[in-house]
Amino acid sequence: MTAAPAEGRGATALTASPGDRAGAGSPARARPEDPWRAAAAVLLGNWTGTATVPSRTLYPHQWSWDSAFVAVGLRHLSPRRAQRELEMLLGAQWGDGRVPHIVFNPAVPHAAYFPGPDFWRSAGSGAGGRAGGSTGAGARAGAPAHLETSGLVQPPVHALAALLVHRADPAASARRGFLPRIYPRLLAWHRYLTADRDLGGAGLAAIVHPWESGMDNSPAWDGPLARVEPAAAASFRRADLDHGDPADRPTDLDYGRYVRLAADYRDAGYADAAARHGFAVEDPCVNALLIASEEAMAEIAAELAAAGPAPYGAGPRPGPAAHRERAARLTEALVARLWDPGAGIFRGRDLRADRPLDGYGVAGLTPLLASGLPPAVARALAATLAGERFRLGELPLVASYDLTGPAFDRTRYWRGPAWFNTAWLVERGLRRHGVAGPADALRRAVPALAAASGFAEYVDPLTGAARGARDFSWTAALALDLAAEAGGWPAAGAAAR
Ligand code: 9WN
Repeated sequence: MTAAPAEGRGATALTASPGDRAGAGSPARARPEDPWRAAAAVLLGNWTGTATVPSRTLYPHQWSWDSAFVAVGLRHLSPRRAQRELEMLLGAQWGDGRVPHIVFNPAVPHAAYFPGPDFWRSAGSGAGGRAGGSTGAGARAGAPAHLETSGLVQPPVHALAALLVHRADPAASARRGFLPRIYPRLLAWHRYLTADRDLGGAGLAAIVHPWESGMDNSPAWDGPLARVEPAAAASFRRADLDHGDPADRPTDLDYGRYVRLAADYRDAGYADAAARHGFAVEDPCVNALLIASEEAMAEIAAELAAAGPAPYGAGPRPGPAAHRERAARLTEALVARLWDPGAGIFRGRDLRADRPLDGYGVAGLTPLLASGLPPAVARALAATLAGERFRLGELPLVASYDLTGPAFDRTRYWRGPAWFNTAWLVERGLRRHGVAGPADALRRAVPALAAASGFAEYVDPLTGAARGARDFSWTAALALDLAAEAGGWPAAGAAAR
């Protein structure tokens, strides 16, 4: 990516509250216990100098959808740093357009996270400075040689985040040429998803590993994963158990299957068409975010067009209408392929078994983000959220999995706990479809519970008790975002209804 002008001001802007920034009224001066300041401190503490790690302990590198969520929050503190967060990630894009799910920090010991650079081998021997293409496992897919990344992807929140970041300070964005520089990257990223990853041939993007959903051990994957022969336990060492309670984390059996799938993909040179994927699923959240991001691309394209003709060599620039059309086509395919009218939820599709996945997961509620969703579908999703499976209105956030389902587990990772990023997505989706009451309740609950939990990675969906890592970046970032939207941080009681 073309180099951006250097960052100007220091980190002082990182602690200003929304009232300070707007110069509106005179909010009490930020106190150390001020949640706004505490959230800002989490993001400041997790900033490495080039990007934000999700957690200093559990996840010491840059993660793809984490960084998009982080940028959404950072825009309220330092729009410039929010831009850099996204630019850093997109700077690790592969030649085929994929945006890797992890960008490894070369300063962190390889053993700090598994699977690390030695496992993915994206770059080959050149990592650490050599310009040009990879000679490693990612060579054919165009992995960069100057840094190490994973070969998987994560849900495409990036264009949506880029638009929100731009809008936080359009003048600063224009000065740094933020949109013109990242638009071609975002375009290539969406092309990769809709072309190379259209494994089902219906126009939707498929994922080839549970990690690509961002919801690693959702019970939705139990069926397709059961066909995967796990890698031998002795062939790898889990670093996550050094920091996390094993009762909160995926099981060893699931881990063995994750390792097998990732190793097979790597050994096939990360080729999508050629590899016989052991796991191939059309996931509702990945596609809902693709639609929301395609809608954001229409807005970005309109901003670029308004700024004047593209400079020579800027690459193709489909206009806003082309992006809106793509979003509409994707929405149509999403409803046709994944909507289950009898259940009132979207279900992933297992492409290998050619059947819908079982159960009710929070991913199936996120298509509320698509503005072109038929109103009856949006109403049905709102009803599912309020019903016994998710109990929105009674519980503070949204469980990651059906509270009444046989696989529900209130502590284990994505099998029940409530996460702040999915609450943010559902809040946004409900608001988009005019379901204001529940959206307002979530907008109060997210910041209140985030601060009360010490910015936990996730919480018990029934009690709100903190689980997983603390000082987790997207929890702080999205709490900041919703507090800013609400015009101030809600009282602690807002989390307990
Ligand atoms: C694997 C970083 C990531 C999140 C995912 C979450 C978890 C990784 C892991 O952490 O996944 O990518 O090691 O469990 O499931 O959503 O992006 O926060």
